[in-house]
Amino acid sequence: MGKPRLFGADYSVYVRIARLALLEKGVDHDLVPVDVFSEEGLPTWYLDFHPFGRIPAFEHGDFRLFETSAICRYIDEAFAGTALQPSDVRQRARMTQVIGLLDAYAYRTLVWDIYVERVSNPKKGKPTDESKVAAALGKAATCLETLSRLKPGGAWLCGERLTLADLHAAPIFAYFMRTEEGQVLLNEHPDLASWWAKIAARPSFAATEPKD
Ligand SMILES: N[C@@H](CCC(=O)N[C@@H](CS)C(=O)NCC(=O)O)C(=O)O
Repeated sequence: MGKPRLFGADYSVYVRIARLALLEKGVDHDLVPVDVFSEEGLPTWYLDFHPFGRIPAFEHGDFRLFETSAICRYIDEAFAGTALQPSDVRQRARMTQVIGLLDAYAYRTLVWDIYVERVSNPKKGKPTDESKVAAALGKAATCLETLSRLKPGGAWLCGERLTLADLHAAPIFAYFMRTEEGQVLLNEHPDLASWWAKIAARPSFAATEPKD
């Protein structure tokens, strides 16, 4: 079977999550550029890979997947290397819960409602929607409080070992930490602050830094 292919762009939180999983497992792969925000729109062939036109999509031999959680679990289980999911049933359920929380509550709030409004829009000459940021702050605080409350001892979000939950959270936090609101909220949670320092220092994290 040839190298797996991941379709997407480096700016995408979800593409970065899958790239982190590939790099942490040491899987040789190709990143096929697909820009969901390009002016020309998506190439029509891409809808065969992802009928909803989101990134990433993934292909390994004749096997195709979309949805980042499914892609990451496949990468972890189909390739050799250190396991990125706990073998203990309850720890694995906790990891799945944290990933669900990140998808359902943290991604939109921390990235779109706060980072995009505070940093991306002004860079493009668009004004910040202050009411959107203000409305998001309470949910952002709940996200961090809950991640901190669910976190057992140990360096990582689910304990002593790096898991898919850390890789899911890192690209979301990478954008959130570029905002003052993100810095302030993180400082209220020393356990998350030391987690953030640790994940941000991984070679996989540096290797997947968006170009701009
Ligand atoms: N549920 C999807 C979410 C993927 C997603 O939302 N990707 C974003 C980029 S980070 C995207 O394609 N956005 C384009 C759009 O919203 O039209 C997954 O887990 O892969």
